[in-house]
Amino acid sequence: MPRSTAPSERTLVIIPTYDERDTLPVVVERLLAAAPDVSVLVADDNSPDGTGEVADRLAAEDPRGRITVLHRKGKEGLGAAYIAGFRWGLARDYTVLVEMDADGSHPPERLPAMLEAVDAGADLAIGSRYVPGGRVVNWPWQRHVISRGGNVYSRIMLGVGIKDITAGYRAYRAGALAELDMDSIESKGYCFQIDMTWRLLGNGRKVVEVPITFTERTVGHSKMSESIFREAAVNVARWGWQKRRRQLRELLGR
Ligand SMILES: Nc1nc2c(ncn2[C@@H]2O[C@H](COP(=O)(O)OP(=O)(O)OP(=O)(O)O)[C@@H](O)[C@H]2O)c(=O)[nH]1
Ligand SMILES: [Mg+2]
Repeated sequence: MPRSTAPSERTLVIIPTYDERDTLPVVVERLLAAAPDVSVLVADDNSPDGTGEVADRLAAEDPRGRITVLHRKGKEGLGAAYIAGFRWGLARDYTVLVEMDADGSHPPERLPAMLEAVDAGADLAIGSRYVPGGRVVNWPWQRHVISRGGNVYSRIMLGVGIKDITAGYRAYRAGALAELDMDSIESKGYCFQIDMTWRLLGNGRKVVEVPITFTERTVGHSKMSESIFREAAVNVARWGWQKRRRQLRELLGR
């Protein structure tokens, strides 16, 4: 049989870290068990708890040399760490680039299903909590309300049908990332995920959702903040407004 040349044969999983020294080794171990042929890039923002050194040790100990650590100089937010990771991966000709949290919320065991979706034609496969088969474990009711509310808000404002647009577990086809102007992406927190989806859809790219079980972290602490929340609310309203203004102009022939 001829060797398959599926895009996912050269997959890079980018794991941004800030103070995740206890959870990172577990996630990497699960990941390499579930998907042994991927490469891993840990993008650490000089974590005060020494996650960067833990990652270096994991890299040195991997007999297949699959792990690389990108040591960044300080905390610049999730979005900036991912953009640095995307640039790194695109420069090295990876054909699928994956976003995965270091806290164990994103089940590595579902990565093969997400990669299959990309191989079947998706430009972005979202690991989704809100399509049939998806769910969230360990959240207090307030988190459910915020997350569901954020998704409903985005769906109405942007007029898109994606059920989990804020999800942070994603597999991107490299070509869909390569055509983006990365310098213009300033979103930092959750908004980064919405921003990326919005840009891909604007470019006519195909986005699909693959159900996952999201399990809230039990170790370490959250980096969610009010400013991250505000950033998403304001930007989503702005993008929705810009879209409607464009549509109105087209309708009026101007
Ligand atoms: N490099 C880098 N990674 C970050 C930064 N902020 C968050 N992260 C990482 O991004 C991922 C998601 O962050 P979390 O703190 O889990 O955020 P969250 O999922 O919204 O919050 P929880 O629900 O409490 O887990 C984790 O792997 C973090 O370590 C940052 O400024 N720089
Ligand atoms: Mg988390």
